[in-house]
Amino acid sequence: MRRFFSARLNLNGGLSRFSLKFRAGFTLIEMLMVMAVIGILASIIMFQLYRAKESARLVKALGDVNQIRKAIVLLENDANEWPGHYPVDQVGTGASGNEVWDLGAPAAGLIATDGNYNNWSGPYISAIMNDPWNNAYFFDPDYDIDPGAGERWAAVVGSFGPDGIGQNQYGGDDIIEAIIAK
Ligand SMILES: [Ca+2]
Ligand SMILES: [Ca+2]
Repeated sequence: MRRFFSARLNLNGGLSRFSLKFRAGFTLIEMLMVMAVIGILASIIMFQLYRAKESARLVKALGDVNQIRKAIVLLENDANEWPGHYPVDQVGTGASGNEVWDLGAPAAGLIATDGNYNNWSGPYISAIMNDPWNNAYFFDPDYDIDPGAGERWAAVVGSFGPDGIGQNQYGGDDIIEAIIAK
């Protein structure tokens, strides 16, 4: 009788030790799973946040490019010239050297004049900030708007886009608005 009782005690002790070990192991797995889920959720949220910020930047750049194009049309109406004293409605090809990389400069004629624009009555835009990727907006009278399918040249206002490249590179991520296209 005593032996039987003591055997039961051992059995119970063994079971409870086993269940304690099991509970501890399971809790660790649970914690790891929770941490993994939190990690996945955090990376999804970060990615969505990045995408939201990037699309806000794109919208801002599109708006800026549109405003600058309107300012160029106003300059054209008064002075019959485009920025850099470029003849209106002429579209060139390639890296002509007629590109204006600093649209805030007096020679661009949008904010100030260099004194050589006829009938200048600007400023035609209050300020020209850098694009959301901190590069200057540009005017390019010979910009390839279809670099993937050969060439199609246009006079454009633009931003180099998220990649930040570059002068006469005509990249697919560029944000541009054509004034006229060939
Ligand atoms: Ca060009
Ligand atoms: Ca680019």
